[in-house]
Amino acid sequence: MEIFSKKFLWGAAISAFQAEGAWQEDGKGSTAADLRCMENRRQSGIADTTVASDFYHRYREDIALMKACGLTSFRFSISWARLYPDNTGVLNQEGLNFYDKVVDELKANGIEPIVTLYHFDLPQWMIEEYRGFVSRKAIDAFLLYAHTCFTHFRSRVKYWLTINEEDVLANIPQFSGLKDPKESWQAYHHMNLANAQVMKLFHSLGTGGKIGPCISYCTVYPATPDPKDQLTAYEIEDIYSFSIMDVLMRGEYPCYLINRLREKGLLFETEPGDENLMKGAKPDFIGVNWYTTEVVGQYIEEKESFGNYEGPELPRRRRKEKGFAQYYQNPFTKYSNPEWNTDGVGFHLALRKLYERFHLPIIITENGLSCEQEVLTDGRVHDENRIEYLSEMVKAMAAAIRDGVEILSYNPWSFIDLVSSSQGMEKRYGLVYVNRTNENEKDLKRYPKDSYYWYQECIRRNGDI
Ligand code: BGP
Repeated sequence: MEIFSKKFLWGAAISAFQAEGAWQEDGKGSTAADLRCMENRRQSGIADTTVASDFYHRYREDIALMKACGLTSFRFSISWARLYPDNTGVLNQEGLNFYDKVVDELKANGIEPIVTLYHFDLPQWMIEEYRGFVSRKAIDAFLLYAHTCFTHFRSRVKYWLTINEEDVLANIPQFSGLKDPKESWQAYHHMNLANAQVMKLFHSLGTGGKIGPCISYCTVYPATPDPKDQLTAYEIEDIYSFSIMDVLMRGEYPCYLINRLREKGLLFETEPGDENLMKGAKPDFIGVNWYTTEVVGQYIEEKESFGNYEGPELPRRRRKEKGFAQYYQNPFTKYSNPEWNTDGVGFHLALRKLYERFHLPIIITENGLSCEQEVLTDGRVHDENRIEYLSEMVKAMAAAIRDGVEILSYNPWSFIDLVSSSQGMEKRYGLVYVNRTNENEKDLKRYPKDSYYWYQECIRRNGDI
């Protein structure tokens, strides 16, 4: 019997600022992500968003490669600043035209678009006018942009994702435009309201499509059977993964999160009606970015660990001498770099936990392995470790589906090599190699890696690998 249904979508993912380039073309405004990447380029020489992987000019060629691979879905994001480059509320038609062409090309090739509204690239004018999401007025600006997207693409785009990884966004000052953690938490609350309002708006339009948030999830194992390690691991998973999911999926701030924020003097302000608004937004699915697992235990000063968690305040992970918890490498899993393991069992477990908690279908919006020194030789890239990773993940999905978990689509990160937010082109995730380095844009030619051909066969067999 086939485990993956005939309707299962096999896809891949990218985001606008990491892949498109053309950062000032056709009226696009600049974004926090553009400026952050440029600062990174100045400081450490890594690639920025000016050209990135040039998806803006090569989308046809890339979509042809998707088609040849057998993809039936593609997750990408719209750049808010292409549609609304400034605060006048006037739509930049040329910006919209680009996404029209992308969506039409995908549909013509039988590929279902899965579109993220906001993936780390806050328009710079939002920061200048509203301090990002610190002001409630930012919510209206987001609604205007979302309304444009929903109505314009209503018959062509069925699946929408609201905001990619709100918690991560709020943690990175250059993405959020905020340095003060108190402001970041306030912005976080307003993003949650924006998320809820956008989902309500979408449902009120009756397009027949589906919408959900997009969260990151790292499965956590307790370091030992010591009850204190069990509790610490549970708390870390709650704080850094489930608290954000509970807010977005159920509209509730968990008590433990509120208590911790209050203790630290970081609790945000709310207004009457906020809770009802958040509870009233009903996502149709959950979008999950899942990569690795972690081993966590209580903080013991004399015990050697790989690093420490300081606690729930932003930024998310501060590797300090002392902390709230310690984390370790897992000797039972294989590591491709010191912080990245291949753990299919962890993925299976994650899918079970998500489904049991929310009883909603899941879209895997990101999942993949990065390599720091991937080499192109004779037009080929032999990325055996990526094949091993993806094959474990596909088997894990099959096991979860057998357990009753509903998965709609699998979208590994990333289809083409793109600008990693930490290491630019040095950290490659793609199924397709893009011929450029951090320093040199070269010819940007595409070369399908061995993993691309493996995935093609996997899709042809509908996951029966
Ligand atoms: C996720 C983001 C992606 C991508 C990925 C890999 O959190 O949603 O946009 O960046 O992480 O991370 P990095 O680019 O830092 O290697």
